[in-house]
Amino acid sequence: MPETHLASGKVRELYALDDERLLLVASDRISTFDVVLPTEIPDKGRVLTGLSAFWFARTREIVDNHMLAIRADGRSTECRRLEMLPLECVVRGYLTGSGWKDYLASGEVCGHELPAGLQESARLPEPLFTPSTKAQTGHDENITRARAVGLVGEELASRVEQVSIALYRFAAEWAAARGILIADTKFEFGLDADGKLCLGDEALTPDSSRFWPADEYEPGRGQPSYDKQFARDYCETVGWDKTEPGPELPADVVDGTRARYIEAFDRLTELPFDRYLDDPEGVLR
Ligand code: PZK
Repeated sequence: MPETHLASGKVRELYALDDERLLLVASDRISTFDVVLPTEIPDKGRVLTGLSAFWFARTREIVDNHMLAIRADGRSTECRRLEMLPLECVVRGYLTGSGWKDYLASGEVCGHELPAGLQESARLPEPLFTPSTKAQTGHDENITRARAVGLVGEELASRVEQVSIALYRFAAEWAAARGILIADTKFEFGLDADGKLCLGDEALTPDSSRFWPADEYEPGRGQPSYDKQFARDYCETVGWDKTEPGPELPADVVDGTRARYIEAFDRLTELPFDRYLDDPEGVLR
């Protein structure tokens, strides 16, 4: 079966299987400060593939999705080809990152007015839909609801907003009960051959979201990353200037990072990661 390579992401590859199907392959590469490091985290791609599949299987009542099967390697997802919307559907439950910066500058985040006096990392009164566009170079650009309507039309813009917030509420509540705060997350949607809205890409993984350890949560400061904090701390200690190439990670940082990914998988899926390796599709049941 010839698999045509279609695209490379920072840490993923996309192949064509046939006219209707794609293969998404998650590597073990890790990026920090927007740079892919030269050292891999063993099984990271399997953890993210399994987690995404877990969420796809459990959110079908909220919205259909592109997943068809997980391959036995645990890192490859067969999916339906969609016509992807030119919109990154970001939902924020906490005030951090560019949302915090925008709030400090204007008191608003993507046109949502917020109460005065919120602290960094504060939980927001309601989750906010803050769409962005896929910038050709560099970072995604936050856009207003009006621009989202201009890109996909009123009906689709309203639908992806409602669905994105419903997905976030479901996952954030599930995760918080298991010790993980999902500060924010990014969804990508597309239309299938029948014109039906489908969730695509990866969803609700630590690469498409900010995961924070709930037991260390303290508003008024930035929060440690559930998965990447060891790697970030190491990168800070070696005095790296955050340009290519990044530093090699020592074995203890690799091991600690790998353990955090697996811990997130175990907590969220309630399935030991070793069982996932034996039978990847078991995570769907
Ligand atoms: C699609 N990407 C991003 C992901 C990369 C690039 N179901 C789909 N149908 C059509 N297109 C896509 C998808 C999905 N998912 C996703 N680009 C196109 C991407 C991974 C690696 F290089």
